[in-house]
Amino acid sequence: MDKLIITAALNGAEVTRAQQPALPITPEEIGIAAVQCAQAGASIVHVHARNPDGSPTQDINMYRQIIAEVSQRCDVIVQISTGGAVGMTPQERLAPVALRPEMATLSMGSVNFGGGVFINHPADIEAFAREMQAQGVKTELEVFDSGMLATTTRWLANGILSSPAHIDLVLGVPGGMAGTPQALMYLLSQLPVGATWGVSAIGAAQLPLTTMAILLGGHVRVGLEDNICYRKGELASSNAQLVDRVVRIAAELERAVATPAEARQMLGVKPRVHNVNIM
Ligand code: KMH
Ligand code: ZN
Repeated sequence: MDKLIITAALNGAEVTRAQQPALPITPEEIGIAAVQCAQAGASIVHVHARNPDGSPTQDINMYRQIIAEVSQRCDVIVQISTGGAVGMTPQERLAPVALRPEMATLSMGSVNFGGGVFINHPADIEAFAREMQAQGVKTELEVFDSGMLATTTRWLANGILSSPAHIDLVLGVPGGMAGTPQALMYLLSQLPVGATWGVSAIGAAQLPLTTMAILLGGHVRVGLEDNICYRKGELASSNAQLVDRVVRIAAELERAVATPAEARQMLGVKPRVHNVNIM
């Protein structure tokens, strides 16, 4: 089996400090959380920018600072969100791709997202894909339901998406595919040939489904964006605590963990030398 790539989804756009006091918000807090996760075994950090008041933003300067704060502390791969938050315009969401981050997410379809609708028009998805290709940014394709996987397969065949694909199966979003083993097994039966894949699962589904992914040869994403708890009734103390747990599980299951350099090679991520001077 390939080594395990662990992504730490540090903050997301929806979780608040009131819900999870350890949530990193400022670029410096995100940088500190990133290095803690990297030391624990994460090779990618998935990040969302926030305004100082905690509200989500896709402001390019905020992402520039985040990349600098992470890169000056460790060599973990920075994967920026182009999902942003429900209600943002496609133009807003795509803006930080101009920074040419090593990786960015690309949501493969529309889905009800809790009480809102996460809209991804096919023309916008295609435009995002083309821009990421033009900027040399490795995409992680976010799949929230089985129809999005079918689109992915079709678009790999017609060249809108470039191969090899790296797919994140996101399970348990209220409105998306259920966070169950059966749902994961169905999605895996529909994976395009040659794709690498990982699992993100929301809330209590994070632990069982990421454990399944480790066993089945996939990669995993953990972190406060997807799950604010360590166990039922107990908040996680940090993102790194969730990474620590998945590293221990991988060790028990005899799956070696990839370094950032190994993850770059496995995924075909082009390394960037970022200007870490943030002032
Ligand atoms: N916040 C969600 C609406 C991504 O980061 O690319 C979208 C999201 C996906 O979190
Ligand atoms: Zn995200």
